[in-house]
Amino acid sequence: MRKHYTPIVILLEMLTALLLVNCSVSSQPIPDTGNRMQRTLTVDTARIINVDGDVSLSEVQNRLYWNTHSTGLTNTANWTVTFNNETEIFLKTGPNEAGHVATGAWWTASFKSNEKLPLYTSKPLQVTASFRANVLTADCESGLEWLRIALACAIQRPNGSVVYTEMDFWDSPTVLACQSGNTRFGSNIVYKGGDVVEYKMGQANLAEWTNYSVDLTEHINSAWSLKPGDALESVYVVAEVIGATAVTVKVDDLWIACLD
Ligand SMILES: [Ca+2]
Repeated sequence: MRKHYTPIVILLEMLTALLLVNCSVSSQPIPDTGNRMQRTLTVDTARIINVDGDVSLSEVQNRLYWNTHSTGLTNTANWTVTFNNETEIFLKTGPNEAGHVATGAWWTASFKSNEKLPLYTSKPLQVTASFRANVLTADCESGLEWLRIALACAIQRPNGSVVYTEMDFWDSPTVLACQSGNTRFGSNIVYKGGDVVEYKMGQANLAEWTNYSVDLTEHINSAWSLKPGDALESVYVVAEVIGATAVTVKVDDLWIACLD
């Protein structure tokens, strides 16, 4: 992992609560699409687009700002998301479950602009997401369950369709063996299919805080080839499961920075 900090970035980091920029945590470089973005950052051009990444507001406020929801789970799944200076996701599922719990920044609730963020004008807009996470538990009952914990983002394309780019920071062995991924061959795609491209950006040590900084633009562009009309809808943390699992993950300091 290469980390490169400029003095300006360090200043920005101080100002924006652990905003780490200009590095990718991917353990493998993502494919160069031939349209590599210029990655120099200046204070003049960086702006934070979301409201409360450090979870400093009240529980009631953050329940709105962090847009907590689940998809696909039945009533027998047990999940909660709490906000107390940190966001904590808890999810416990039985063998017949398939779904996810997500929380983070959506344009409707969390973007200061209350608008989707255009990602391509004359060139791709540079967007980074920094956050810290602590995977307290990631249990799979039989060892064959599908469990992914990731930072993810949704992009609306000009035709109205939505595509997802995910950057996993914890995966179960079944995920890492998935046939549509290439991590088995030393590359960094965990899963690719339909409207999802999913990258591997390391395997978090359990019960430890890890800082992440993700070049969203580069990942999205590699996955989907950004074009005029593409817009960022959301950036969020998600726990995705198939089968009997138990997950607890804490997240804090989720800041999305855009370089105009
Ligand atoms: Ca906090």
